[in-house]
Amino acid sequence: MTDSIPAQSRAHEIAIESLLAEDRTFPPPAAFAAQANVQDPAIYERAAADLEGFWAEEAATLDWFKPWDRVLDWEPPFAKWFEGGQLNVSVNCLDRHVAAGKGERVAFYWEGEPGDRRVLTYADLLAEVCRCANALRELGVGRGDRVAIYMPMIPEMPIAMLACTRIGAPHTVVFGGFSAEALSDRLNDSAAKVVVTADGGFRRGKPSGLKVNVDAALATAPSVEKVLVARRTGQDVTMAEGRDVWWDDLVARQAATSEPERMESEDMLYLLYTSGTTAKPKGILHTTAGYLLGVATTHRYVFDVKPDDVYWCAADAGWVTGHSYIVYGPLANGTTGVLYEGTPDFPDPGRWWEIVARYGVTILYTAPTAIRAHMKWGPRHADAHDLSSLRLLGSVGEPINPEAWIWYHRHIGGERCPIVDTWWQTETGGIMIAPLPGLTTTKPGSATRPFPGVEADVVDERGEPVPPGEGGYLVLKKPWPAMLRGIYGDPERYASTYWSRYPGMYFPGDGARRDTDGDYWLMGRVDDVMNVSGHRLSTTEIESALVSDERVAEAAVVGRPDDLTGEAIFAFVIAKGDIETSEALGQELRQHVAARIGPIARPKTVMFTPDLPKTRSGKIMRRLLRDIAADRPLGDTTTLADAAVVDTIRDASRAGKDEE
Ligand code: 7RM
Repeated sequence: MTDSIPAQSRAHEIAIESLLAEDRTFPPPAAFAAQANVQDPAIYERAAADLEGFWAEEAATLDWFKPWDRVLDWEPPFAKWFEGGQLNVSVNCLDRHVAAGKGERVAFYWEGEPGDRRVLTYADLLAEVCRCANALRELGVGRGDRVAIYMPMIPEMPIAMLACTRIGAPHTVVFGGFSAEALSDRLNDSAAKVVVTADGGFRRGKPSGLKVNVDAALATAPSVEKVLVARRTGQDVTMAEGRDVWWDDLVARQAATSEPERMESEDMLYLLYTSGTTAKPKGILHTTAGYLLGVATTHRYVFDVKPDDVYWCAADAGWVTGHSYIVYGPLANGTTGVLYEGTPDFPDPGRWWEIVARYGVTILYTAPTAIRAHMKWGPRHADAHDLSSLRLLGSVGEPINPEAWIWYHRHIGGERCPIVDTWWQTETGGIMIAPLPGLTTTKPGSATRPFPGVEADVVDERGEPVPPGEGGYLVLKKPWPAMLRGIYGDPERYASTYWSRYPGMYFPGDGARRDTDGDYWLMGRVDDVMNVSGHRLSTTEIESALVSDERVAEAAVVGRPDDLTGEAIFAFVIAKGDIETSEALGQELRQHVAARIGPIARPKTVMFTPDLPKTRSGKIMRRLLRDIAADRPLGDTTTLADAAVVDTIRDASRAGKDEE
């Protein structure tokens, strides 16, 4: 127990203490390993020995108008990949598959929340993308102009994204759940010329307006000249004469072919905004060749996709996960995918499992937050459907608690499917740390190993590698093709945010430890690390200890200012569906954490709550929980998925606390 060793007696300051041990291991099933896309472990050495050669070989699987002159030009922190090369992303995602005779293969099985369905083959998708590309050109969009996309998860969303890539217009997708104000900020920062939107979208059976938010946002976004509006809900909208056009009027009458732009490798492909905690949102900039290569390769190797797979990434396309692993990676690989508009529990918590059974989904990629929600609803919903088509499961977005991993493995994967826990960020473009499912022995809660060619490390405050088992800061030491090329309009912020803490190394802002096998365990954002009596504790392990009690569905811990200990651990806990919460249960849970990982980690306070504040991608907003725990005014709430949640928690917190 680390608790008994005073921090000062160690050779150096411990960056983050690691307390939770997890020793279950899951080697790849033999039958899976025997058919896997990657079967030779030498791929790791090969990529490490010749990074540029490794990526050049992969790049040869893409379609180029003109080959590159040089694989990598690296002037830290600025990388250029495949300079001199010319290609088009939509051609790689669509035309080349159709040309190869795969036009009748399904690109997307789309399912709307109300239950309406559409099937788009690669040939269909190409025709739609060309029509939309022609329509955008008619609206005056040219190479280099930014287009904002603010849509529900309907086929028109990936169509609009791909149409932008066809004409060389960088897109910026803004979550349909964001407010008019958040949209306006992004329109202004990117100086978008056109917005593609819909009248509205369905959320839990009710139409919610999108166009109305665009109208409000445009009052303060003068760069926008035209708005293209798809009809989804049929709700009333106001169309501004000369500015707003219906998709059905403009796109439908276009030709089904469209000349693709020959883009340079380093031309901007898209911007995607991530919310800085305090400052203005950062427009993360991705370019054409390296990004496409990174997502296609990781998708093929980490998800082991084959031509007959039915792959479902159940994320929103407005999150980077949707960009990389619903749209660009899968389509570049000619994969058949599922696209679902709605929430997992509409009209009931069996909805996802019904979809898996209907389409015979073989690969499912989702987030721990969704898995924990299903745990809360109970396994009977999954049990009621035939999930035997599944052969691989994936996780992304947060550290997955071992308990959630095991539940996913047992109740969804039928104990036969490898789980790939994939660590990456908007900034990395694609997966960076994850198993290769035919090779890697997995461990519940570990993202395992850096992808071939990725050089990672765990370092202390001074940038020195820490010993195995000790917590520290994750860093990346080599450039990779899908890496961000900058923050739009702010090269200094790019250098200072990611490259200045440890010179020459990329700092993603996450804590991690590496075990004696060399496997990585992510420990959450370093901004969330708590300091209790001089011990630096990660949120992840304490939350996992709480979730390991079978009565707990989800937990979030934060530090609250404390006179005695500097910070004290405050735990917000969601109990499982049928559990009666009480002060006694709170005490038991505090004790449970102390027993699992040590007295220093025992929460001072446990508060039961029906919900937690999350972003649209399901990340817990601990910053807001810190404000609630300390009874301070709330900071920026614009990226909150459901604004009512914080009020509910705050009221409960003020009404009384299960304090010790
Ligand atoms: C893909 C995505 C990035 C942050 C990242 C981490 C956290 C994501 C995992 C994870 C532990 C994982 N992009 N994160 N995946 N932590 N294990 N498998 O989420 O830009 O929205 O967020 O998410 O903190 O830095 S993101």
